[in-house]
Amino acid sequence: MAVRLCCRGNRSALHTLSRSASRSSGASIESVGELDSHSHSLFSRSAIGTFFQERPLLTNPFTQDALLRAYLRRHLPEQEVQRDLLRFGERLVTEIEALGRQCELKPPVLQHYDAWGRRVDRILTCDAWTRLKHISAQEGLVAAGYERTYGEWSRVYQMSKMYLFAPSAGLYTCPLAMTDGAAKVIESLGVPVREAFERLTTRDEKRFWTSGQWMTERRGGSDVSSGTETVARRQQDGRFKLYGFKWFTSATDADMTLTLARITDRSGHSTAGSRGLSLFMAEVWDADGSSNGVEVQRLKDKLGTRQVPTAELLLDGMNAQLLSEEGRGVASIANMLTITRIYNTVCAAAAMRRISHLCREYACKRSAFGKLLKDHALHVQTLSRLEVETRAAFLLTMEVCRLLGREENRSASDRDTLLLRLLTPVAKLYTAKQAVCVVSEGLESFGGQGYIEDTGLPSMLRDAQVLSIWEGTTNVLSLDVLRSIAKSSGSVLQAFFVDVNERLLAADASAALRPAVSSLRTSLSALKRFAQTAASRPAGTLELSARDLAYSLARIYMGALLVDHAAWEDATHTDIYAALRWCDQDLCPVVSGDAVGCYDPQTAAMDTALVYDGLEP
Ligand code: MFK
Repeated sequence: MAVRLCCRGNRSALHTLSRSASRSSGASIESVGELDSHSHSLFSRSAIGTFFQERPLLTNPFTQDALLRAYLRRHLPEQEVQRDLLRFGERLVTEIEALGRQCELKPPVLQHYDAWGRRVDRILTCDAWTRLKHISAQEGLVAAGYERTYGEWSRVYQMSKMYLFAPSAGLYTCPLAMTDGAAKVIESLGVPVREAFERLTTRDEKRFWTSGQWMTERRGGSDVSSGTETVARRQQDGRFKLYGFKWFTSATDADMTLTLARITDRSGHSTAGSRGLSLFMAEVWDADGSSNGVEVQRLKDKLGTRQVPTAELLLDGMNAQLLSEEGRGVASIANMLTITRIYNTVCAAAAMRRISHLCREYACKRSAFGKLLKDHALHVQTLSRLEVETRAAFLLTMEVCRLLGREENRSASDRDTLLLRLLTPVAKLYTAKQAVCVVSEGLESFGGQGYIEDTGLPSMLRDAQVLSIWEGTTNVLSLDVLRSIAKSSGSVLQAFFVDVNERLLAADASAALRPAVSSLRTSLSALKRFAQTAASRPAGTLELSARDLAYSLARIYMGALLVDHAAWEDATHTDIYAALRWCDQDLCPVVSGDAVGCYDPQTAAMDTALVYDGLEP
């Protein structure tokens, strides 16, 4: 009997029982047997128990998403679009979700040598990763952006699909972002690389190519202009060979890549800084399957995005084609940055939507303190706050996609173009931060299960954390917002003010929305006053306000979009409620920060003193 107990894994119970039995009765077999028959009902069942918590079920994310469906009903009501997204939603649940999970569980590995000692540098990805590539092509996840079937709404269609795809896709959105970005660069530069463009934008899975975006070098990923050491040596045929070290390259299993390098003159010299950088395109593999002068040093060991092969690459004579004018590398790759930053925004909104759906589903199943979580008002209040964040993020995301679609359809007004430039970094930086908070709070709503690896929930938080880092950190993007203001001599801000005003005017008729509209107007006026004084402020102080300024732009614009949506004739009470709740917060933190001296010249010194307090020299 004792053996049987041990096998049930109740060793400590057996140990305790045996000891107490031996104390009381001289450890007779019988007495242990007696105890065992007793303990069998008491302990073995309690070790396993009869209660199992139901997991949250993923159902068709399109049918579950009231806001996405309403948004499309309002702006892109084509039946064909609805049907495609409905079908795709089913495919996500029945096929793609499992593939995405497999990519997390079977991360890529690097095979440096073959069995006979030859250096091969093969990045081995799992079957699911390859399958996701094929599905991406079949579903036209990149192609839809270039087919332009729905005119200026084509990007909204494409990105609605991407938004559904992203949380199930095992980060395959990463190569797709760069692929789309590369297609955009090629299209906008009008360079004669037709085959590459056709392959990047095809629906034929056998021809489909993905692209990398190799920018980051060892000296740093943000300061590309002074950090890039890779050189390009001109060959007699007009092509180039690249030599350098790329320190952080995502989805390195790509078919081709765009990258930056400095063209050297005959004596080997190159121009420093941004003006020395040119943009190149290269295929990663030669026709015979061997690498095109690329050595994979190692794969990165990352907090998240483990599905994606991220590598350190030595370029040792990589054959490449010059794409940009010489010295126009940064400006030319900026189009790729715009696209990848928009993907980042889509993925952030999508992560929020997915966790919100899982949380609400779970709340219908999980009981605590005698009732389901959905019947605990405090729990539901927490989830409703996540919902408000998610809705705001979604509307800003779709607005940026709409503007991109208009620009590509050549129907963008000057205001649209200015707004696209301003809102791209604003949306990227703000939604990334939201995603980390929303996913983290969402995990908490699962209690301990949210911390358990094989629920699949922790990977959502790990993968959210990258959103505020890659494609430009929050501060780098805040400075990009300043860059866009300076470069346009403030026109991007003017466009912002006019646009928000118009949206608020359209909502004036709604009494229910009045508190939100009023808060937004007050904040907009305060922001205008701040902007008017910005030019006369001491040098350097504007930079100190950059992050809060970007947050203010995000919160006000998101508020205006929520109000705009809630003022639509088919809007619901929940749309109005979401707009009101959003506008309860400080919509203009840059003005609040200014009021308490956050950007005064002496503040920077005090910040430094605080940060380095106690640090020995
Ligand atoms: C799910 C989503 C998936 C995403 C997957 C991605 C995986 C890949 C991961 C990565 O590769 S992460 C690395 C990404 N790297 C970055 O995002 C770089 C971050 N650093 C910056 O963005 C810097 O601000 C920048 C490198 C652009 C600064 O460079 P410079 O040379 O100091 O900028 P400068 O001199 O101000 O601008 C040079 C030109 O570029 C100017 O044009 P002009 O010469 O015509 O005047 C600028 O206007 C233009 N420019 C810069 N940023 C721009 C831009 N144009 C349009 N949009 C922008 N954002």
